[in-house]
Amino acid sequence: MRQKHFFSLSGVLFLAALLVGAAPAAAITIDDFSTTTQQSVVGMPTQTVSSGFSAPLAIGENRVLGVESTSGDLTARVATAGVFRHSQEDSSSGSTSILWHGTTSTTLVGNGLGAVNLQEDGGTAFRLTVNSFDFGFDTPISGRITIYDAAHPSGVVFSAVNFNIAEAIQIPKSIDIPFSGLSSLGTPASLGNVGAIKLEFFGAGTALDLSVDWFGTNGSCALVPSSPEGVVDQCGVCGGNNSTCLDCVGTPNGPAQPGTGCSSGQFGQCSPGTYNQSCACSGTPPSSEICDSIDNNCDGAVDNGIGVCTDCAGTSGGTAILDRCGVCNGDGNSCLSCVRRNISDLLTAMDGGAKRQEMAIRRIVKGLDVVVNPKQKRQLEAIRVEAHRLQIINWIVSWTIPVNSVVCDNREFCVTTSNQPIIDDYRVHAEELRVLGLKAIAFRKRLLRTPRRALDRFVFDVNEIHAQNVALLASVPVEQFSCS
Ligand SMILES: [Ca+2]
Ligand SMILES: [Ca+2]
Ligand SMILES: [Ca+2]
Repeated sequence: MRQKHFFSLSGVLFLAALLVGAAPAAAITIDDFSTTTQQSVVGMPTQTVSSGFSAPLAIGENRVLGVESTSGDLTARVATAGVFRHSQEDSSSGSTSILWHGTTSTTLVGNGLGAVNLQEDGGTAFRLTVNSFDFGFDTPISGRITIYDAAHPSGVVFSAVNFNIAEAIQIPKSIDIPFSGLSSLGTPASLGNVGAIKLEFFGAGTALDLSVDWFGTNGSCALVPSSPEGVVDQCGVCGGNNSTCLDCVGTPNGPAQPGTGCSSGQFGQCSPGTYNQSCACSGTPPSSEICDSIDNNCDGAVDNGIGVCTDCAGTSGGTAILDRCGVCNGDGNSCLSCVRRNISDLLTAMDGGAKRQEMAIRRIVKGLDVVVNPKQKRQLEAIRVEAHRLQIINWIVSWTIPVNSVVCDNREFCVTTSNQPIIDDYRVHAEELRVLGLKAIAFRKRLLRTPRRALDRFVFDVNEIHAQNVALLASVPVEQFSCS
C-alpha cells in the first residue's frame, strides 16, 4: 500500500521543500493542532485505521487522523501541547495523514470546506512549522499535501505537491512548499476553490518521530478561513468587518460620496439627484406640471392634469419635441453647419509630391556611379538612401490626415482635433528633401562636367517641386471635427 501511494506519484510530483527561517509568520492557518483532549490513531502491522475528531480552531472545525501501516506500528497523534506527531517504531513503514473536510466522517467530502481561497491573503506556498524531527540513521521523511476542488464533491479533482524533510530539526523551523509545485494527474484543483485538504507523511522503515506545530500558508493573514467569509474582508483588512472602506451610504467600496450622482427614488424630474454632505440624495424639487413631455410634479405621469398638450408640431396629444437646434422633431444636426469633404485627391497629391522630390534627386545623381571613388560611392549611396527615407516619411504623414474632412461652424456640440502637427511635419521633410536636392547638385558638379543649362534645370526642379508641395498644404483643413 505504501508503495502504491508514495512511488506512483512521487516521480511526477516530487519537490524538494524550501527551508525558511524559524518562527511562523502570519499566514492563513489551516491547523495549529490545538485540542483539549489528545486525539490519536494507531496502526498495527498492515492496518488501515482512521478516526474523525472535532477541532473548533482547525479549518472546517474538524480533523480526521489516519494511519496506514504496511509493517510495524505507526501513530498519528494530535497532542494537547498543540502539535501533530507522526511516530513509528523501528522497522515500521507506512503513512500517517490528516484530512480537513469539514466533518469527522472518514469518507472524503470533496467540498466539505465550502470554497476556501488559499491565496486570498497573498500566499504563494504552504507552510509547515516543524518543532522537531530526529532524522535517525539519516533517513528522511517524505510528505504530501493534496487539495481537492470544491466543484467536485466526490473528490475526483485534486492536485498534490510532495516534499521531503532530510535534516535533523531541534528548534522550530518553517518549511515552505510552493503552490507552484502542485501537480495533478488530470484537471488541476483551484487554489481559490478548495473544498478539502489532506496532509500526509510517509515513514521509511526505521524509527521516526516528527512533531509539527502549525500548518497553513505563507500569506499575510493568520486566521482560519471560513467559506464564504475567508480571512480578508472586502476592504482588504485581515479579519476586518468591512468598516474601513464604506462609502457614504455604508456600502463597502461603494461609489456613493458627497457630490456623486444618485437616484432619489422619486418620479420624473425629481428622480436624478446628487449626494449632499450628509449623504442624502437630493434632486430637483417638484414643480407645476406644464406641457413639456416631462413629469414636472413627480407624480409618475407626464403632462397630466393640464388638459391635452399640443406638441411642437401643433399636434394635440402628439409627442414631437424640439431638438437641440430648436427644430421640431429634428435630428439635432441642422445647426452644426458642417461641411464634409473627401480630400483623398489632396492627400494623393501630397503623397505623389514627395515621390517627385525623391525622383528629382535620383535624376541629379544619375550617371555618377561610374566616376566615383569608394568614399564618394558611399556618399552617393547615402544621398539616395536619405532621399528615399524622407519620401517614405511624407508618404505616411500624408495619409495620417483623415480622408473625410469635417469642418463645422457650430463648435458647441463638437470635439476638434488639430491637423497642424501633421502639416508641420510634412513641411519640415519637404524642406529637407529640397536641401538634399541642392546638396546632390553640388556633389554632381564636383564629379562630372555637366552643362550649365542642365545644372540650372536641376536647381529649378528641386525648388519648384518643393514649392508645389508646400502650396498643397494650404488646402489641408487645419482642424478635424467630430460632432455628436
Ligand atoms: Ca501548534
Ligand atoms: Ca406629473
Ligand atoms: Ca410636464
